[in-house]
Amino acid sequence: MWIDGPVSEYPVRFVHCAQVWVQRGIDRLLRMKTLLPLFVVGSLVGAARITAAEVMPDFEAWRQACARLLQNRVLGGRMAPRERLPLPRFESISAVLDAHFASATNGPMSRASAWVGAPPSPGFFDITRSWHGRSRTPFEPFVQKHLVPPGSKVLLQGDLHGDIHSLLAVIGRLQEKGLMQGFRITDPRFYMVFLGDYTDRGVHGIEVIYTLLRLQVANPERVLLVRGNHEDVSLVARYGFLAEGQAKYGADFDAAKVVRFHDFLPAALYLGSGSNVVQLCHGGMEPGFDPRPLLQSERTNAFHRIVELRQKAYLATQPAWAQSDAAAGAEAAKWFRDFQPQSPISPSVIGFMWNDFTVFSGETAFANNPERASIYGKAAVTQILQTQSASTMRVRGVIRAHQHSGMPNPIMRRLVASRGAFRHWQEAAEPPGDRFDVAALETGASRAIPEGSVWTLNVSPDSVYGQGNGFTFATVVVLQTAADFAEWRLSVETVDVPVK
Ligand SMILES: [Mn+2]
Repeated sequence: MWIDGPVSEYPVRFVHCAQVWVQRGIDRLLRMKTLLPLFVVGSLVGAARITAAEVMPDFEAWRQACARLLQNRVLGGRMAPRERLPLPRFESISAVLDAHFASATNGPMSRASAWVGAPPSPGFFDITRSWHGRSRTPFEPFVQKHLVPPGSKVLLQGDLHGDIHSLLAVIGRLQEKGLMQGFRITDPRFYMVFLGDYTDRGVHGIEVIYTLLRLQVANPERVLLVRGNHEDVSLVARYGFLAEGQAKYGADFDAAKVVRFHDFLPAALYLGSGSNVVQLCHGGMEPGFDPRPLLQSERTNAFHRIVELRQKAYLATQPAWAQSDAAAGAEAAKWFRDFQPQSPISPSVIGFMWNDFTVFSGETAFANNPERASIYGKAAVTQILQTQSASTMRVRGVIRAHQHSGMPNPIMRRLVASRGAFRHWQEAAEPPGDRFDVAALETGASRAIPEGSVWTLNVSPDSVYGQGNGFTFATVVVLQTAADFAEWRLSVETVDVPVK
C-alpha cells in the first residue's frame, strides 16, 4: 500500500509496511482494552535503534532540547543545523501520531452514537487511505461540540506557525500557575484548545506538532485541536511544512502519515457550558452549516459531519442584514454557493477555516477578498449566531485566530495594543492617519464577553508576524465559564518570548 516511491526506497518502505502490520496487531490489542503503554512499547520494538527517552522525552528534557533551536527570526526560513534537532529520528513523530490515530479510531469519535447524523465512512478511520492519496477515501470534514462544567478554565491559543519557543513559554506559564505539570494537566477544571495553523511559515512545525500531540495523548479529551486553513495538504505542500519535514528526516519523512492527522481535527468546536456556547474556530462564520441538531443533542461530546454547505439556501431565507445593506447582500449573492466540500478549499473554502471579520462596527456586513475568503461584519454575525443557536443552547460569540499580516495594519495594531486578544467592533470606523486611542480598547487582565462578540487571538511572536509588527510576547488567554453567561470571562496575560 505504501510501495509507490522509487525502487531505491523499497527497503525503507518494506520496513514501514512491517511496522504497519505490527501496529495493526497492537491496535487490536488496544481494542481489547489493553493499556496504552503497550502501544508505546510496540512502537519502540519497531524502532529498536533509539531509546525510549529519545522517542518520548519527558517535558524537561524536551524543553531543553527545543531551547537549543535557533529562532525563526534568526533562521529567516533556513533550516536549523541537523545536529540540533530535538527529535533526531522520524520514529518519534511516527509514535506520537500512532497514539493520536489510536485515540481517533478507538476513542469517542469512533462510536457511531457520538455522531449527529451519519457517521463518517469506514475509510475515514483507515489511516492507510486518504482523500488526497492513491488509495482514496472521501474528504469528510466535521464540527464538534464539547461541553465542560461551569467553572471550567479553557486555554485558547492562536496561530503558532512553527513557533515552538512561544508554545513552550505558554506551557511554562501554565505550569507556574499550577494548572499543569510537565505535559500533564493537573487541575481537573482545565482544558486546552488550539485554534489551528500549527505549521508553515516557521521551521519548527515538527516540534510544534509533536508537543501538541504529546499534550493530547497525555490528556485525552482535555486537549482539543481545531483545524486551521493550514491543516490542509495543499497548503503545507506550498508554505513550508513538507519541505521542513523532508529537510529534517529525508526519505524517513512520511508526509502522507503526518498530514493524515489533519482529518481528525474539527473545522469548528462549539465549546459549551450550561446552556451557552462559544464558537471556537480558526477562520470565521459558515452560514451554510446548521449546527442546531448538534447543539440540541444530549451528549456532552458529539460530532457532526459537514456533508453539504448550503450558503445560497441560507441567503434565500432573506436575512435582514442582506436586505438592509444592499451592497453586502449583492456581494453575498455573488459569492455564496451550495456545495459538498471535496477538500478544505474546493469547490469553495470552508468558512470556519478561512473567513475573516471586519474591524470596525461601521463596516459592511459582508465583503469578499478574492485572494483569501469572505469578511463578515457585525450585523451579519449577530444574525447568523441567532440563526445558528438552538432554543436550549445559544451561540454567544466567536473566538478565533487566522492572522496573516507581517506588516502593521488596522487589526495587527489593535491585536498588539490589546495584548494579543482583540474584540472586534469596539470602534465605529478607522481613525484618520492610523492614529487610534489605545485607551479606547479593552486591554485588561479580565474581560467580559458581550453577546455576539467576536475575538481574534494574536499569532505567535517568533515569526515574520512578530518581527514585522514589533511584538515579542505570546498571549495566554483562558476562557472561564460560569452557569450564567454574563459571568463568563476571558483572562488575558502576556508572556515574553526571548526573540532577537
Ligand atoms: Mn490561517
